[in-house]
Amino acid sequence: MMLAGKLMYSLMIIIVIINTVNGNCPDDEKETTSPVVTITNTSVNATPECVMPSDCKAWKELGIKQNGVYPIKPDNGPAFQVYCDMETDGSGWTVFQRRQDGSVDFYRNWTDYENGFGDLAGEFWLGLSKIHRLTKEGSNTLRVDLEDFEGNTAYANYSTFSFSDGSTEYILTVGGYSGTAGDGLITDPIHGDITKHNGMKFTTRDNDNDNSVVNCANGFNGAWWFNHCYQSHLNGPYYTNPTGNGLWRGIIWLDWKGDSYSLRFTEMKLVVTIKHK
Ligand SMILES: *[C@@H]1O[C@H](CO)[C@@H](O)[C@H](O)[C@H]1NC(C)=O
Ligand SMILES: *[C@@H]1O[C@H](CO)[C@@H](O)[C@H](O)[C@H]1NC(C)=O
Ligand SMILES: *[C@@H]1O[C@H](CO)[C@@H](O)[C@H](O)[C@H]1NC(C)=O
Ligand SMILES: [Ca+2]
Repeated sequence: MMLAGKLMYSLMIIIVIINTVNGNCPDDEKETTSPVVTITNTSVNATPECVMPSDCKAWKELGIKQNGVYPIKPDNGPAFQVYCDMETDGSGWTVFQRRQDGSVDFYRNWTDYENGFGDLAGEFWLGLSKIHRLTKEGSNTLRVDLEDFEGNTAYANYSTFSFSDGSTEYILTVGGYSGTAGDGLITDPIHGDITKHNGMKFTTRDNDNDNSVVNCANGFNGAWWFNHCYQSHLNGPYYTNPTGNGLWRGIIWLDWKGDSYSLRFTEMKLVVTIKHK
């Protein structure tokens, strides 16, 4: 009985995905009874409109409760795949960054950070251009989940989150912190404004937009909204030992574990709370 139920559930997910996965919508063979398709124009001459879920929250609203990789289409551009966290804090989160074992190199160039890299089921960066497409038309919440090597967890929740587009190097806007990890993006209680990330452009090893005389991405082997240089850096090198790597080395969230503790696990995820268009 349990197994049959599970099979039915998996089958349902597969059917839903088949009905939406063809990124180049509209698609002639689409069944209009699919829960994903909504008919907005009942005119005999209307061209059927393809409505693929725009993000993980939209998938969750269709009744999908299982974490995993799903196709989404946030705007008129091509569809792409994302990892959905359907459990945390009662929402459907679109995950855009994960570190967990060091299997993927995060010391990459601008093109890679713009387009994304890695494996959605493992370590990855979704890509600045995709994150921008997801967030550009809405009010968004950002959540950062962190874990240390002792199994302790903490989170940072931001009620405001957006990026500018690539023409201005993806300037980060965050606000409204709540959580247990401490705010690692808006203000730095120790260093003040010179290490805050809010309002900063993105910097990679080959595109220096930070406020330091050197390139912070080069200096710390990662990529981030560096300032002078940072109070958090979740794209730093992965270390299997949290300590003994030196100051400001590794995956750092100053406000939680300090400047010389490299984290075991991180996830960055977003929810579009209000879509304005
Ligand atoms: C519905 O489709 C018809 C035929 O393409 C079009 O003329 C009409 O403007 C559409 N109506 C709306 C409300 O979009
Ligand atoms: C960026 O890095 C990728 C490999 O990760 C490489 O294929 C590509 O040529 C690089 N692009 C530039 C502009 O350096
Ligand atoms: C995170 O922020 C959102 C938006 O303000 C809020 O609705 C939610 O309750 C917050 N969650 C936590 C766990 O702080
Ligand atoms: Ca610099």
